[in-house]
Amino acid sequence: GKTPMTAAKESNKPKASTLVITTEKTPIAQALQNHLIFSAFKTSEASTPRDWYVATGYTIRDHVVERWVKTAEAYNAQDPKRVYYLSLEFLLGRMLQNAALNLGIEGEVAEGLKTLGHKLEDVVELENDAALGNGGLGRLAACFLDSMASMDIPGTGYGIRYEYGMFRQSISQGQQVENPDNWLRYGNIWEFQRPESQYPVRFYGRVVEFPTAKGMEYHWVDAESVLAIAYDMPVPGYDTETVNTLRLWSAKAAREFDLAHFNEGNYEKAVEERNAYENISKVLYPNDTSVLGKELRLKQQYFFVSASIQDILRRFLAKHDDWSVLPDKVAIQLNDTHPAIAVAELMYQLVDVHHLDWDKAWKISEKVFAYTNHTLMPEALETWSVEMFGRLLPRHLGIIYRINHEFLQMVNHKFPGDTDLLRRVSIIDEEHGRRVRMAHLAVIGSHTVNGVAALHSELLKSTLFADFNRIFPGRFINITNGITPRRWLNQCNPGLTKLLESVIGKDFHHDLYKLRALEPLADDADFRKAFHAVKLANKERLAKRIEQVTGVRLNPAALFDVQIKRIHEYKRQLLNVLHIVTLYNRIRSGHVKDITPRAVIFGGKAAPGYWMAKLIIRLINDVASIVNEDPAVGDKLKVVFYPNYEVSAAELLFPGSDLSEQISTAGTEASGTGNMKMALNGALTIGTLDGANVEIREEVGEDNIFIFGLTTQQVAELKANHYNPWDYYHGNPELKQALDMITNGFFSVDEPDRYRAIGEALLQNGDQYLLLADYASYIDTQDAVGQLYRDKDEWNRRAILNVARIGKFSSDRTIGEYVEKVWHVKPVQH
Ligand code: B1N
Repeated sequence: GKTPMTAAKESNKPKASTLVITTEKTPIAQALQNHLIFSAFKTSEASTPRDWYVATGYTIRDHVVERWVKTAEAYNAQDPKRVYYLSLEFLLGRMLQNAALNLGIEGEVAEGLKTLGHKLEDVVELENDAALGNGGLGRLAACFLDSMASMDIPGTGYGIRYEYGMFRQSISQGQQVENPDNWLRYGNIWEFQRPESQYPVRFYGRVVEFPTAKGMEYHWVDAESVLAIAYDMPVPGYDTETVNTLRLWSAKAAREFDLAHFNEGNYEKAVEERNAYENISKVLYPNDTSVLGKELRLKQQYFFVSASIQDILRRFLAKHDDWSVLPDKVAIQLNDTHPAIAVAELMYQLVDVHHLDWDKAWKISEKVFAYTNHTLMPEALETWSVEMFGRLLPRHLGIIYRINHEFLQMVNHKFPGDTDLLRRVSIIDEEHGRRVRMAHLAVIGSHTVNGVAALHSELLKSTLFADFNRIFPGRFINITNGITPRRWLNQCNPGLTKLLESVIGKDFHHDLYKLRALEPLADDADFRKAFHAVKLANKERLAKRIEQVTGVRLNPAALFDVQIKRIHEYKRQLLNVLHIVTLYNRIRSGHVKDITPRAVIFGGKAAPGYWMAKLIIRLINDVASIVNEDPAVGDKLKVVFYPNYEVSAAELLFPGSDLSEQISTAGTEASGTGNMKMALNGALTIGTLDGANVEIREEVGEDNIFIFGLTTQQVAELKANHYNPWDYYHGNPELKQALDMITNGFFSVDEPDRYRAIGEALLQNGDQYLLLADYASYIDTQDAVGQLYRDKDEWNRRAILNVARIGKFSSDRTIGEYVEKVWHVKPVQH
């Protein structure tokens, strides 16, 4: 019955019933309307598109949270061994559609929105990308989270909640301009602050030695302290109840105001100091495969590592009191050396804080850590000056010295008298002004070290870690990278997904190898037609967007030739430009009558301090404006630089690509993962035998991929035999003409010297990445690509075989290997 209170309220206006949602709608539609009112605080009439984004997000989030709570309960009750993925980068992209898709409610949500007069595809576009990463390394971490959740693996990601993610790129007068990525400006519905999970993280100070009956104790004193506050994001698995957690740390000044300054009346100074602490989680460093060596970066690394280790140990101690059990409950994966300080931090926590003896702590620590190396590029190998390291983390430097001392003793015992070996493998590099080598710490502190593709892992053993491979035989393994088919097929290419389901069913959603069932259909003319129609529709969708953002109009029938990745000399965007200029010259000279119409599309960011990479962007834009405006060229050749390449742009670009450019100098690209996304979406690859291209060729078959250029071994031999780029320049008139035009100002008439430095890099300075050596082979192979594209049946047949045979590159397979070979964790269901 009615209470007096409700009876009294019923007489008031407006009645609560004006907010009660009509029951004619589906439950999702009702939830959407409810959230519009109660979460966005808007009536339908007053609502903006963003309000509908918020309402849709909350509606989906409710379903996520329901499962998230149950997953947390199951993990807590069952106390399984867990894996912790420590990474300075998680390049997540947008969440809304991915969450709906993984939960299996995408259709219902779209339907619900439709009944209310809205389109899911429009709502999705209103979400900012979570761009907490640079490129492949950060995106790999995001794919791994998706796979762990989808496979019911109890896995947690740990990283930093950057207030500003990867900068947003705009192009002004052909040049890259960096704009701050204020992604949290309008709030983030996918994060939950966890004020109960906060930890102090200390910096600076000094170490005091204390002799005790049990030996020397070390006390880290006079340190400054900052608070790490947890923000949790849900990671919903595909077609499972599991929702895992990504825990990101945000820095907060330990005290509201520094009391000393405050009492002196120096209010401004107090606020300034507070800012200095909170700057730790302010911004992502925008350098891919290179390091800057800035103190703030080391602070970021230690900040998130220390908070994460404290959190992991707190969770462990809630259930256990025997430290020797730790490796049965905890596996920690180091995503490159960025979190390698964790090796010293765990020792610090175990020895100094929890008073274990050193040897016991080290035995435990060794069983906990594993390290993934992602690059051989010398400029990416992290080292810190001993001076700075010791100032910032004095106790940890002492711990590293002891780790190093015991390691070198062991090496000396195993290889007596080899002082040169000791010098080479020491954690401390004594030759470049005393530096801490983080890769050595990571290798010594881990039970397993892996590379990210077969070739890369072999090169690790034979070059960078050759000494360590002798010292620790069996420690080095390969686990080839993968990508999540949820985002990179289902989500970004619904047309292809539906077509695949219509012919081979839905098995491939749980086992990407099942795409193999598609193979016979490569010879089916009707299927090829349908496949081609899907590709064309995706190209039309892409062309429309390209016209919106660049003004360049593309013919969807042209060959869409796409190179999207960070701009770096080793990735050789310049080689692609040389091909474009060569085609341009052929068209202008009228030599080639029936040339295949092409649209060459670039996308990618240059590190703000990487002058040559920025010059390459400018060159692409200069070439584009000359070529696209030349009436003699018409539709035969178009060049596009797609600004602000990011995950959400990638979701449009991969499905709309015909040709995948994977043209790094052999031996330089550790794996690449865009190569996998391209093939999965039905593009053919033109590439070198580098990174995972090698394994893609093995899978799809050599007839279904365009391989060109020198092999890793040939590269090494050529370099050893005094490679001379001038020989290639003088020996190839088309190459000479193309390069001369660039360096002499043909594409920069207002400033003829603009690209002089490119000529210098490629000729006078030795062409480090062997563009000239690979040019002829690249051009010949591109000619073959152009020819094949005219044979639609044969092109589509090969593209279909690429899709059918790409199953190996699911990140589910990759995670399966980590589970089996490294982590030894078991799935948990609820
Ligand atoms: O990691 C990817 C690989 O597929 C790519 O081949 C590789 O280049 C990339 C320092 C890096 N390696 N190293 C980095 C990123 C940020 C940074 O500050 C290095 N990124 C890669 C996934 O394995």
